[in-house]
Amino acid sequence: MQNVSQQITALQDVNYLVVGLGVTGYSVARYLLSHGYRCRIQDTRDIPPFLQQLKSQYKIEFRARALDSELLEWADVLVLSPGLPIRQPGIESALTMGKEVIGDIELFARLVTKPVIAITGSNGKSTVTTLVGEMIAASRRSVAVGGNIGTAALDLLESDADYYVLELSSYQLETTFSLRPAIAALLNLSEDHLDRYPDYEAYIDAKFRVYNNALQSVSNFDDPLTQHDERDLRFSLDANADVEFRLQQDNGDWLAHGDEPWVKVDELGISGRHNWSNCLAAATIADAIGIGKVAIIKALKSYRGIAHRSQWVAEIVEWINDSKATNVGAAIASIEGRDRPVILIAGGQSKGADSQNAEEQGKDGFADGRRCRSNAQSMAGCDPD
Ligand code: UMA
Ligand code: ADP
Repeated sequence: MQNVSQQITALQDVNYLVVGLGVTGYSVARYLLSHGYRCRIQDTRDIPPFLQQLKSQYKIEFRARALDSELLEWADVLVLSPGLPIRQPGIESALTMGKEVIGDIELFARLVTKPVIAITGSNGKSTVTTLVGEMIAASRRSVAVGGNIGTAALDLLESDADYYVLELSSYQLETTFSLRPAIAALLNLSEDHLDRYPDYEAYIDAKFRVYNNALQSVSNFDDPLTQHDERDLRFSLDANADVEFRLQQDNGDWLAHGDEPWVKVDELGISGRHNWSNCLAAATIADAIGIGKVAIIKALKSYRGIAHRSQWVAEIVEWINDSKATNVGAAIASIEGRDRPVILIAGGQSKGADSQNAEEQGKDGFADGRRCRSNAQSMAGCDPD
């Protein structure tokens, strides 16, 4: 087994070609250049997104052209950006020439010395990744969160964290070989990125790479396709499932650890059954690395989700309880006192009052389109539909 300085020496003794200069390529190039590695950068675009930033920091060798034989002959290792398919002529030629083709996660894997939690799936990755990060932080351990979620993995090494939590895409997993995750989780599978894979099976195969060399796997009991082997830790929305974390009904829905209810779903800061599943997944992962119950529950209650994911935007309906409006006049006043459309839920006794006449008055009064519902058809302004 090589120590870190031997690994770095081995890494330095090669020509790196950084293929693509997006978020990933920029991070890889900065890492290689700042650590004295030989590298060139290639992108098909004349001015890729991070060219100016990189030029302002380093003297670089940049080639704005397709991967050609000159570049391929120079390179020993190609570090391919995830947005670029591995199945393309330039990369296939490189592999035929015996060049190594890896991604930034592979470089990260060769350098990281702390436990890595690798999370993939078709949906919910970012939610679970950030929530696991919050659970670890709540236990007063330091944590760095990144990967497909936005902060490139190598940038995370700038902070010396106790744990690294990575959201990994199928693209990133394709070019990752030596990651040994402390926990690898595959949350769910449904068709995605079929413009890049020959078929759904090929996409699933790429996702399953997350489990390679994992010390512990976490899969979704409710999605049999995610299951790795009988040693998986599992989570489920099925109250009868024999799994680590599941939903439990006891005067409402609870997230439970085995038979022990931990958090009522009403106390969560995110909503929807899919998010309950995400919470159960995060709790399974955090529990597996020894994060305590108190920290897990604290994070579950305080986590508010991330923008654009079932994000709470606004409460459109204002609920007014005016059940003390027990006569027609009070009901009309109540309705007319509102300055926006009204949906009235009403009922009760008219106590001899002429509600029909009041309804006529009401209709005139509600020409702005306000509507009401009544179970007795007896209150003012009702226009049941
Ligand atoms: N491109 C070219 N020519 C090149 C190189 C790239 O045209 O020579 C184009 C690619 O075709 C692609 C775009 O540039 O359309 C960006 O590709 P990239 O590989 O440079 O992407 P990065 O900016 O490095 O961002 C990538 C992830 N993007 C993709 O995988 C497409 C980001 O995930 C991720 O946050 C980032 O690395 C850091 O890890 C985004 C994403 O959409 C959010 N991911 C997909 C998803 O979640 O569904 C997988
Ligand atoms: P990803 O990082 O995998 O794209 P996000 O957490 O960013 O996942 O959520 C992306 C979208 O997927 C959002 O619309 C969200 O509501 C939906 N989603 C989140 N979790 C799940 C889940 N477990 N199953 C299905 N859809 C989900």
